[in-house]
Amino acid sequence: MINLFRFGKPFNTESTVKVIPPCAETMPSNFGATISTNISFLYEYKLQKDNIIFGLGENLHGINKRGNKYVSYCSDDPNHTENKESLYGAHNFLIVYSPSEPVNNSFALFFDYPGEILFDVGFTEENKLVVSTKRKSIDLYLITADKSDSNILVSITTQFRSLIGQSYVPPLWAFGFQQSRWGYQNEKDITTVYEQYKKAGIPLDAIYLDIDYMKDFKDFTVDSERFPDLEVFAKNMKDNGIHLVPIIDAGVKIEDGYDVYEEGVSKDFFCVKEDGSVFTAAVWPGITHFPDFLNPAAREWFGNLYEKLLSKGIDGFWNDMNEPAIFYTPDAVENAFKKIKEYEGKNIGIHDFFNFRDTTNVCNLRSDYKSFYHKVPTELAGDYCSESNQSGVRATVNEKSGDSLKNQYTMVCHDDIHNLYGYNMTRSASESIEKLEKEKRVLLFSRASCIGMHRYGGIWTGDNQSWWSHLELNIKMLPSVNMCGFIYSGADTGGFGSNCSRELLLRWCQFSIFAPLFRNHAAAGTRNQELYNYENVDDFKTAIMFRYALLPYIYSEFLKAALENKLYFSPLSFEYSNDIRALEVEDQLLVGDSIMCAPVYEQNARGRYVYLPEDMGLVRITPLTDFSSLETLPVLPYKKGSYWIDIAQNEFVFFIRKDKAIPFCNLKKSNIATKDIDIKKVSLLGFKVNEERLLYTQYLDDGISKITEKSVEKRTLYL
Ligand code: MIG
Repeated sequence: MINLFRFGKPFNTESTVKVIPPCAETMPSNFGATISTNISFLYEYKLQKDNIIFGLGENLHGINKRGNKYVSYCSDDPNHTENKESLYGAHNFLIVYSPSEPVNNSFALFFDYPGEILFDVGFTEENKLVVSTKRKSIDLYLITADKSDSNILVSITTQFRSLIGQSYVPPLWAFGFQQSRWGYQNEKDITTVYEQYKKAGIPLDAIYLDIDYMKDFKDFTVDSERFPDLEVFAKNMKDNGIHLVPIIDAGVKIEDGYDVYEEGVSKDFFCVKEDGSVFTAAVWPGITHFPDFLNPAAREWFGNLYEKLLSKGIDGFWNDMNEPAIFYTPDAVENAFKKIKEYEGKNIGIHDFFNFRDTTNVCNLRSDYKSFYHKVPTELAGDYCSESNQSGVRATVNEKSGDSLKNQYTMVCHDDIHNLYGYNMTRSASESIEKLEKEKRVLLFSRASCIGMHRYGGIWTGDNQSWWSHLELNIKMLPSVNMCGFIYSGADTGGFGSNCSRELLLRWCQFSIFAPLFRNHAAAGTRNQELYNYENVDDFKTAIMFRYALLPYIYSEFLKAALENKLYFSPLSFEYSNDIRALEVEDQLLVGDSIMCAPVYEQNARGRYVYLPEDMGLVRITPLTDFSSLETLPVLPYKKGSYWIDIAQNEFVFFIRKDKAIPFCNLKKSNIATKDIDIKKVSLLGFKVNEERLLYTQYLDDGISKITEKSVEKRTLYL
């Protein structure tokens, strides 16, 4: 059951796809109290001792979010240390689960709101959940299970996901292994990556083009010295099974003669300041303007620019810097100079010293986010036309665009709808690509996101580090982002910042085998992180080969999750909710319906403890595994309980659930890509306990055509 409680006149974020009429009554008090004043909104709930809080998507800490504060405000902050409260996404969905009273006292909340939200999940007061926003207008959805539901957590999440609409499905090749690095300069660098992987016999499907492929970091340009003919190069690479995936940044370089800039200015498609002048901020290209992705016309314009690369045979993109990230604004720099001059010649005391030092901090300033505006269709803007932006900005719009537009658009301050920016950049790309590519699906994912964007693209979880704690974080974050609709997701495998040790990279690959987005990516200046740069490359090859062997299962379970609003990665609690121990396990995940993974994420560990909430069959993959006859792999029966499992550095294990099966492909040779895998020709591996025959329903399609009601085949396989 979904109920909507509406406060004030909210901004329509377009995050949901179902229209639910707002309730006339107030929220029943057993689900918490709402306090809406003239200026702000507050929600409070008294937590019971055993309540578990799930959800909140891309955030730090555990699967159970209890005990911390989180702030939804898409942030470009590459240092994901434990004290941070915001990452790149704004995923305002949480579940309050009551193990003692699951039916009556479990519920979920979706705070449909475009700006900053504070979630205090038992941090300030251990037993209090407090959610607050600075503006009073908000849509609050309450989702409860029906008494007849056998699985409360699954029912609640599935209902929520049907409210927000079907998750994005990329092409099959995007489930292959992908290699990226910030710093690949030219054709030669990319070719080397391809050749080295080939030499190592490691399958690969994509190589990424980071910002250096562009001419002076200008979106939709290609540096012709580095890539003399991208079209030909992309074609040659694709013949080798490799897709090139270029990055697109949010900021558009200010440069006379640059068509994207000139057109954007002439059509009024960039964000403006209060006085009506175009807002200017510096990012990689130097000073730039930000496309106004909240304006539907600007969105269509920017999205159509992807054609410039699609027409060269490009079929995948990653959207970056779309929080939007701001290195500095000329205004902020001017202020900094003013302030710093105040200190000149003075004896800086201890307090002043800290202020003095902070004057040069001009990155991602809140005051900058407050200083620019979007042109939003009035019917979506709710009561978001603040007094301060009425005069100057409004006047400018009307003057330039004619009076007929007067009531159609409202200028809205960026800070108030900050979390919708990256979402609408990716929506812009997706909506145009949908029209431009009539036949096929294109890979698309984003750094910043908000619920709603999950319909248009996937996410990667941004600039993590080559730290063991970030591998652990990756394991815990993925089920949470799944709950919020982001099924095509993954972290930079091996870590983006810092140097990655061989052991960390190997263990990370052994986990990412199961992640829909499996991309090794690293920052400029760090140790070369391509797998072939490490000793005993065959250990890596084992992991990647297994990924390809398991593709039929990964893809099928992904399709089920996307089409049926399920989780691809679930915490054990979603399946074994009556098992008190299972409720606390956060380092083992269910992968689809048949597999439980139990990755090693600790340095120097040669095994780990595993908790089995029911009888399961252990499968072990080692460098000796024969990928051409995987049906001969032993599936070792284990009874429900706790075990220490030895797992050497070059091995990994996973479990097949009781009476379940998994489809896989045998691999005849190495040096492959997804194009060499026939997901129709599969064998099954299973763990039989009570059943005579196991069955698996495989979802499959041609891997590239658009998803329609009929395009996905569902066939039953028996073992
Ligand atoms: O300021 O394009 O998160 O993946 O390699 C850094 C360079 C900009 C941030 C992205 C990262 C990418 C990098 N970008």
